[in-house]
Amino acid sequence: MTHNSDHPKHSAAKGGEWHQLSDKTHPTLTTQQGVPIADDQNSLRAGARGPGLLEDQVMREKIFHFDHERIPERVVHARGVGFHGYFENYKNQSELTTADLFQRPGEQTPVFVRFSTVAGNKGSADLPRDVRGFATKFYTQQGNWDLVGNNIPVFFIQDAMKFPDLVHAVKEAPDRGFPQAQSAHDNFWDFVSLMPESTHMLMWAMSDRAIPRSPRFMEGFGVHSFRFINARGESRFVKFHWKPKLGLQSVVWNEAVKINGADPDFHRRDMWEAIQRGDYPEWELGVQIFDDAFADEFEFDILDPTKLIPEEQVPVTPLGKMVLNRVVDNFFAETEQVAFCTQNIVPGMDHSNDPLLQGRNFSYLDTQTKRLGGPNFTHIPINAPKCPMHHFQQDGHMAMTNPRGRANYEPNSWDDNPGPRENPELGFQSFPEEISGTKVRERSPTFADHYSQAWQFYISQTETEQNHIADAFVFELSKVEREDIRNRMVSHLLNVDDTLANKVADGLGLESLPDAAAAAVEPRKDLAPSDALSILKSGPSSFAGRKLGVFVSEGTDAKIFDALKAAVEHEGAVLAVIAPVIGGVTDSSGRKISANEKIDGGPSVLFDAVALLPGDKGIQKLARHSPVRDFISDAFAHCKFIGYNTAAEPLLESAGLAESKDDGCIEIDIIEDSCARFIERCRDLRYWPREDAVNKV
Ligand code: HDE
Repeated sequence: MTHNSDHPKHSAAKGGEWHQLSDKTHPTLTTQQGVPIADDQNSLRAGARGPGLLEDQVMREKIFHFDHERIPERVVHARGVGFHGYFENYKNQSELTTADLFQRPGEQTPVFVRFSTVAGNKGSADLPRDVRGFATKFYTQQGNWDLVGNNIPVFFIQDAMKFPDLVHAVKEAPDRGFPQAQSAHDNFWDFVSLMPESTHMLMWAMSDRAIPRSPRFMEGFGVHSFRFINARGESRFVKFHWKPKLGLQSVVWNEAVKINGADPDFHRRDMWEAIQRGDYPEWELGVQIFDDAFADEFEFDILDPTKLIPEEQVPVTPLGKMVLNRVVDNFFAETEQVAFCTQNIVPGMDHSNDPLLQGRNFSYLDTQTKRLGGPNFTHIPINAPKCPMHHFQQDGHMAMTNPRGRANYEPNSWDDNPGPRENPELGFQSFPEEISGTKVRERSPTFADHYSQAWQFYISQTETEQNHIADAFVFELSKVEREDIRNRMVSHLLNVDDTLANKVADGLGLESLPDAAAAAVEPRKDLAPSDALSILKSGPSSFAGRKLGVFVSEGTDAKIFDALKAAVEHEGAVLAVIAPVIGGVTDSSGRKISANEKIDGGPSVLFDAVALLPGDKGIQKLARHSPVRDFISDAFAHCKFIGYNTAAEPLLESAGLAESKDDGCIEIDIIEDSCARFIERCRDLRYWPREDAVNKV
C-alpha cells in the first residue's frame, strides 16, 4: 500500500473523528447489498449521546458479518502458508503414465502449494520441532491432482485407524490446553513409546529435518507408493520426491527456540519476501519408479508408510520443475480455503493399498465438508479446476455452478441441453489389480520390522547430524515428567543403535540402561547407508537465496560495506542491515545507510551468516549493549560464519570471543577480495567444527 502523505486526506466531523471521503481514486463504500454508505464511523443513535437503534441495518450487517469471519481451523496442519506457481514438464512420459500434465515437454500446469506445520494451532509459531506439510494442487487439463505430502518420507503410524490417537497425543492435553505446537511432553512420548512402528519416523522428527530454515530449503515426499498407468494399461509403482534447487538447509535447535520469539512468522515471511523480490523458489519433481518384481524382492513392504526406498537402490527420475512465483491476493480466500484431498488423482495414476493412504482418502473429503461448510467447497475459486467441468451434481449450501437446462440426470433423452456423457477412452480407469482375501482386522507381518530403517537413517547422517538427533531426544525426553516413559523410549533406541541409546541415556541421567524393547523382527544391520538421507550431504554449493545480517553503526567504513554488499549481490544472496536505530547510520563517507532492523528486532538467529562492520564512534557503549552481545554470541554458538572488521574487536571481546575466534570468524577489512572470500566461506552455511567447543557441558 502506498500513502500519499503522512496524513492522508480527511475531514474532521463534530466529535473530532476523521472521515475519509470517496473521490476519483477511492470508490464509494457500500454495504454487502451495494447500498452506498454515508458515514462509517458512527452507528445510528437516538440523539448523539442517546442509545443505539436496532434499526441500524448498516451497523448490524457489518457486525453480523464480522461475527462469522472464522471457520474451523484444520484439525492438523492448521498453520500454513500458500503460494501460486507452475509445474513445467520436462518430456513426454507416455511410457510411464497417461497423466495429461506429463505428456508435452515444456508445458506448464498451474499449481498452488501450501506449506504447514502439523501440531500447532493456526496462530502458532513457524519453528516448533515438527513435520512440515508440503501439499500441491496441480490444476491439470484433466482435473485437479492433489499431491498431499510432507517434508519427511515416512510416517509415525502404519494404519489410519491410529491417526486420531497420534494427533490427540501430540496436540495440547485436553485437561490443560497446553503444551501447544510441540512434541516435548508426556502425552506424545507416552504414545509413541508404545508404538514401535513410530521409531523410524522419530529419528527423522528428532533430526534437523523437523526445523527447516525455510520451506524453500526442504524436500517434499508423497510418502506412500502410488501407481502410474500407461496407455497399454501397464502399471508401475512410484514414490514422489520434491527436491529444492537451492539445496537443503535447517536451523539448529537453540536457534529455532529463539526464532519463535523473534519472528514467529519466520517461514512465511521468508517465502513471501523471496517471491516478492523475484527470487522464485524452485523444486524438481521426481519419481522412484519400480515394478511388482522389485516390490516383491525389496527388504520391506512397499505398502508400509514407515519405510522408504533408498535413492541409491531406486534413483529418482526427474519429471519436471515447479516454480512458485506469485503470492496470494487474499490469505483467507486462498490459503485458508484451499482444500487438499488425497483422493484427487487424475487419469494415468492410481492409489496403492497402503492402509494409511486408504484411510486418508476418506478423511480429507470428510474434513473439508466440515471446515468449509458443505459439499460445494469445490466451487471456491482456489479449489475449482481450471479445465472444463460437466456433471449433474447440484444444489447444497452456497451452490455457484448449477447445471443449465432441464436435464439434471443421465441417461436422458433430451435433445436440447442434454448435458454430458461418459467417455471410456479419456475417463479415469482404476488399475485392475487382482484382489482376493479374507475379511480380517490385522496388521500384515511384512510390516513388522520397526527398527532396521531407523538404524539405516542414523548411520547415513554426518557426525554433526547424529549429535543433533541425540540432543533432540534428550531435550524432548527431559520435558517428559514420567521416568518410565523416558526409559521406555530408550528401550526402543537400544534396538536402533547402541551409541545413540547410550548418549540419550547419559543425557537424561538414567541410572541404568533398560532392557531393549522386544522386537517383533530381529533388527538388520546389513543395510547400506544412504547419503540422500542426510541434510548436510545435500546442502547447497552457493550462498544464493540466503541472508547475511550486517551490523553497522555511526561511522561504518563505507568501502568495506560497499564491497560486502557487492559480494553478497554477486552471489545472489540478500543483505540485511542491522543498526542501533531503525533510522539508520551515517557511514565514513557521510552517506546515510538505512537499516532493515533495529538491533534488538534483528537478532542474528534471523540470518544465515553475520558481518560486524561498526564504526569506531561510541563502540565501547555498543559493546555493553546486550542485544549487540547476544547478536554476536548467538551467531557464534549457532556455528555461523562471522565476518568482522578491526573496529568490531571491542564487540567480539565483550561477547567473550576475544580468545575463541576460530576459522569460522573471518576478518574482512585488510586483505583484498576479503569480502568475496568471506561470502565463499558462507557457502558452507555453518562452521560445524566449532560445535563441540560451544556445546559440551
Ligand atoms: Fe494428513 N490430514 N492425514 N497426512 N495432511 C490433513 O486435511 C490424515 C498424513 C497432510 O495444507 C487434514 O484438510 C489422516 C500423511 C498435509 O491443507 C485431515 C492421516 C501425510 C495436510 C488429514 C494423515 C499427510 C494434511 C486436516 C493418516 C503426508 C495439510 C485438514 C491416515 C503424506 C494440507 C485437512 C493443507 C491435512 C488426515 C496422515 C499430509 C484431517 C487420517 C501420512 C500436508 O484430513
